[in-house]
Amino acid sequence: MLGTLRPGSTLVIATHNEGKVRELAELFAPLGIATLSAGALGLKEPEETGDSFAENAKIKAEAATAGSGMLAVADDSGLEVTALGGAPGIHSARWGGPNKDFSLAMERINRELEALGTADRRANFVCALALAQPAGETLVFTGKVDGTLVWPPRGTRGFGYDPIFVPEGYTETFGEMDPELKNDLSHRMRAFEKLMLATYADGDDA
Ligand code: ITT
Repeated sequence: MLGTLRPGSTLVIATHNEGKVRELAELFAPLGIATLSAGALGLKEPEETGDSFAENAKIKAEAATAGSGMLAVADDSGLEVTALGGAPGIHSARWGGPNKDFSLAMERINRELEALGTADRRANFVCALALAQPAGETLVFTGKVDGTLVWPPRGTRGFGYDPIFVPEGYTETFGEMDPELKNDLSHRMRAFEKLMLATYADGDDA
């Protein structure tokens, strides 16, 4: 698989989430890999019928490759709250409701934690990145970042649940921190590193 991705490759980013498009484009660009979003290509969003991050990432990447004939990367991700048994997990987007309102989703998490009367604020983000190829197998890699939840939400950077998540070893939420720092330690970056290790070859080792 080494060499599937190389400088000059173009990839479809199989997501309709602008926050993910931005973060993934920033990870791929320094390696000379150009990205196009599924939204910009007018590709339809498939139904996420899997019961894991990996399965849903695979479904989205394969749908984008089938619709475009190009290499495609999909990201399925979410927030797992320890005291809530891992919820919202693969349902993280759905907790935002039809309007994708994550202030409501964050309030729901806080409400459910308060109802439990627990002081346990541990949580982690998970990201599964799937690379689908027009004539080849789909590869999936996952990454995770541990942290704690704060209330009220802090910061307006990032997206989704970023304003309530403080990664381990830091005091700022992902919503407050410099986007470059988030991209250095995020679940997305950790999955991305594994994907690159398995598939990327620059001119020297191709
Ligand atoms: P696509 O399916 O089109 O990629 P989506 O937003 O529906 O977009 P998911 O099904 O993977 O994507 O849902 C992931 C949700 O988890 C996302 O909407 C965010 O609310 C949350 N999430 C994932 N990564 C995050 C991050 O880095 N920071 C904050 N929230 C994140």
